Amino acid sequence: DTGSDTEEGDSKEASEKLVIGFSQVGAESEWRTANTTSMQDAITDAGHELKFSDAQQKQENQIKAIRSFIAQKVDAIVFSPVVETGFETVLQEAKDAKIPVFLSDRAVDIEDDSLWVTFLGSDFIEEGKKAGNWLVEEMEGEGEVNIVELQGTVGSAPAIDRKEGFEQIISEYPNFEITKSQTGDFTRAKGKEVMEAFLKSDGDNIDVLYAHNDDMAIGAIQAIEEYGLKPAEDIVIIGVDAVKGAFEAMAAGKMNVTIECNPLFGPQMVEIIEQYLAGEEVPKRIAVEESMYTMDQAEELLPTRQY
Ligand code: GZL
Repeated sequence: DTGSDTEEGDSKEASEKLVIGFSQVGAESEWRTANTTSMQDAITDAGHELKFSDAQQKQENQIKAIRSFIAQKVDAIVFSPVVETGFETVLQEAKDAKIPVFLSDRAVDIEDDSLWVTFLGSDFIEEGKKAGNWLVEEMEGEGEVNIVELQGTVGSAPAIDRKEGFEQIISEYPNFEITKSQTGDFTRAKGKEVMEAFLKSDGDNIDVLYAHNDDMAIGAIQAIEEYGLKPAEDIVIIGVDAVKGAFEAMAAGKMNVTIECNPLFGPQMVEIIEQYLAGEEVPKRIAVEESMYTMDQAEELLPTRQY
């Protein structure tokens, strides 16, 4: 045991080989699989041992995985909570076992913030506001604007906050209205299915689709084409993540804009874990840098995209 103990457990030399448990949401989207790869590569490239669990978007699987990491006495747990609530008990168990937990990508809605060391991820409210501001600039003077919304996973931080941020902006404009809003669970298949239902009920009265991620937007684009309308022309398409699939859709003239949500923060996460276990102070919340991209930029930027 070298150096002084930190509040949550013994400090370890940064270069020492760590055993890190990573409880990942699932593999539901291009964003998710890119985030998994970034995290896995960063942990193994740094010479640490990775114990990985894909929860298939089920909360009970994440709780089981964290309990298993505790039983295996890992040095640190990285956790991307599928939803914001219901994890207090298992996070308390990790704290009692003196295993630090680092929140990756998604946050939890828990009063006692001593149950995790740091949150590293995007500001989803900011992402929703960027989407709203882009739409207002694009369509402000166009009379009634009917918007259908494909929400992310019910109860997840990105779904709650992307909705909140978007509504903060468009609520200032009475002619903008969200006429239908339903979860597509962040997947292409569900996004297509729900968009088919929206088209069936509201067909020619839909001006805009706001999808909480690009995968649902891509599924919806298929539904719009099968319905006989032109995506990005008859219905403006807004997505979030800025995955390759969105750049391909925009380059094909089928999508208007995507708000970037950067999944490639694996190296930054490993650095934070090493710093903390070496006894250094780390910030409670670290936001990931990100931008937004429109149709006219897609062709040129597509070859540069890493996920
Ligand atoms: C956002 C992340 C979301 C992505 C979706 O950080 O939690 O989950 O936007 C993914 O693609 O399913």
